Amino acid sequence: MSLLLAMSGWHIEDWRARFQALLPEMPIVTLGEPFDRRAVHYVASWKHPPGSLTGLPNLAAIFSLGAGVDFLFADDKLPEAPIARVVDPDLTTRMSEYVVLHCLMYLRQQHRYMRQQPAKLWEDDRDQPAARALRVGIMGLGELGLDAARKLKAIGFDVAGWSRSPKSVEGLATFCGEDGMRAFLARTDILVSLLPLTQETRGIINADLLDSLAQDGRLGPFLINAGRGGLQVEADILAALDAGTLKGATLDVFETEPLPSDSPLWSHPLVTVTPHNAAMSEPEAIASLIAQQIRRMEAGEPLQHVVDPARGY
Ligand code: NDP
Ligand code: OXD
Repeated sequence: MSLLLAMSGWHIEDWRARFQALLPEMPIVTLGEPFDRRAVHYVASWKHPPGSLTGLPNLAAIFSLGAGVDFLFADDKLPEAPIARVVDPDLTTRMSEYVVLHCLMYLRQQHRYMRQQPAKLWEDDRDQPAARALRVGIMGLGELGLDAARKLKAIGFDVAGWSRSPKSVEGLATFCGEDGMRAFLARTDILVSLLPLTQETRGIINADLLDSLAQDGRLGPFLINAGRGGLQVEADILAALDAGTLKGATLDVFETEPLPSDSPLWSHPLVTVTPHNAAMSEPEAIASLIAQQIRRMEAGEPLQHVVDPARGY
């Protein structure tokens, strides 16, 4: 029985060493070497080459090495096996740090002072709203969205959330589905996207959505997307910024990653770019979570954090 590591862009030998230390009894194999396909019971993947997981007749589970699983469903030859993803308190905390940081940057108009400093400009804004005056709307009230919502609320922001199914969360205005979307956007000064990329959510951050954001707030509207690049239509974001209907965008994820050097997003004065690192977990923590999952399965216990292929997340 073996664990197959299938990843691109990461140091696979480091991962092999991590898993080998945690699962000393289990052979750890990689796509780049000959291995017995019938012996593979588990796969740990991050952006494996599509089609490379076929012909594994004894596969019991596929583990995403991240929280997102969209790259798995993008493989139309993905074998049928339960898929589990990373849910890690450390990753969740890091994402909330990112969201809180960038909401505060907008609340305290820090981008403006950063533009002023090279010109030695001593100008303050006479309108310094309190956090309670800014309405934050979080799209995606899952592991990440809920934690960020609670932390923003603790700072004082007026927070609402939008999800697929109805939710009731103390202290939070909640909206759901297409029916709830317009009302949610109409009360949003800072839109935070923490949605998974699915067939339903692809391209959701488009001109229509951006046009529906509040235009009556003390500041904004602003966009923060740390979900997936496929959620956003970058041309529409740029058009809204240039038209003045969107006042700033902080993007951690992009239609194409790494962000191509000729993308106008790099140099737009109202755009903040981060290199898809809003929430990076310690690799040791991820390997340890997956090793625990494998031990659970070997002990006949159910897999945790299983995704639903029909929903795509
Ligand atoms: P969860 O699965 O826990 O939560 C997803 C949320 O999105 C749920 O609230 C779900 O609604 C909602 N949702 C899904 N589809 C729709 C839809 N069509 N309409 C409305 N709401 C919808 O995911 P996580 O919170 O753990 O992670 C979210 C995403 O964050 C990941 O999929 C990944 O893409 C991204 N991510 C980015 C990182 C980065 O560094 N930039 C790091 C880690 C993750 P419901 O509650 O009703 O099911
Ligand atoms: C993830 C990510 O999905 O880092 O974990 O994007």
